[in-house]
Amino acid sequence: MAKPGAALSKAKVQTIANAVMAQCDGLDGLKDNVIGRPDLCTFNLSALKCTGAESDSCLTPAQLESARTMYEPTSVAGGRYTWPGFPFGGETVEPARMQAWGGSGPTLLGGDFMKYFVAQSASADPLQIDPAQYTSRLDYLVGLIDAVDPDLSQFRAHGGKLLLWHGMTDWLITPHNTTHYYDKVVASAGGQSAADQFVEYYQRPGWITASTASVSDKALTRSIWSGPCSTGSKRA
Ligand SMILES: [Ca+2]
Repeated sequence: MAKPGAALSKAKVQTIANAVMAQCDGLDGLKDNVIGRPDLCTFNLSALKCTGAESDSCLTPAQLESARTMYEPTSVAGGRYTWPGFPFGGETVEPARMQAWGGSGPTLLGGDFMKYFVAQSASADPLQIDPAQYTSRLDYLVGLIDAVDPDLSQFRAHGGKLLLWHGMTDWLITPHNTTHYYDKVVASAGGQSAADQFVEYYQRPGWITASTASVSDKALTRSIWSGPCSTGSKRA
């Protein structure tokens, strides 16, 4: 976003979304405008590279780089902090999500987090903040905010059961983080069969987050522990 010409217009985001949908919708066995298996979607963004004059239906090299940063893993501060990117699909599910791509500056959680949490300055430009200069502050915030400890042995010993679910078109908090956490929990628990005794993870294609969660969570919770579930696909 800080590079001239690298920001993606809403029309270009729509171009990406259309191409991703065309290639990956059917990978789940049903063409229904829902990408049910984003893990199988290996869309090649380079296919959208402009070969002639720039238009809304293609991406310049700078815009391609911008788009890749949304999907591919990223690390900063010499690899100290990593971010896994977003799955393909859902690029246009909400106008607010498109702002994250098409605006001239970071929106949603990103910009204000960097200003107020990291730099602790209302006048800081979030695009100019170098995470490498704030490692002690970021380490503190990681301990304060992130829930990344996969050792749930005490929770399990107390009879706890954990239900995880994530909408696979959540463009605010990447579903990859939940997937990675679940994989770590499985390993920490001693393997899949051991983990299955107290933790379930459902990936919900075509879903975003928040507002519709409360009702569906209750239905999902009931169905997981008492019978068949039809509101999500179980991972593993
Ligand atoms: Ca589909």
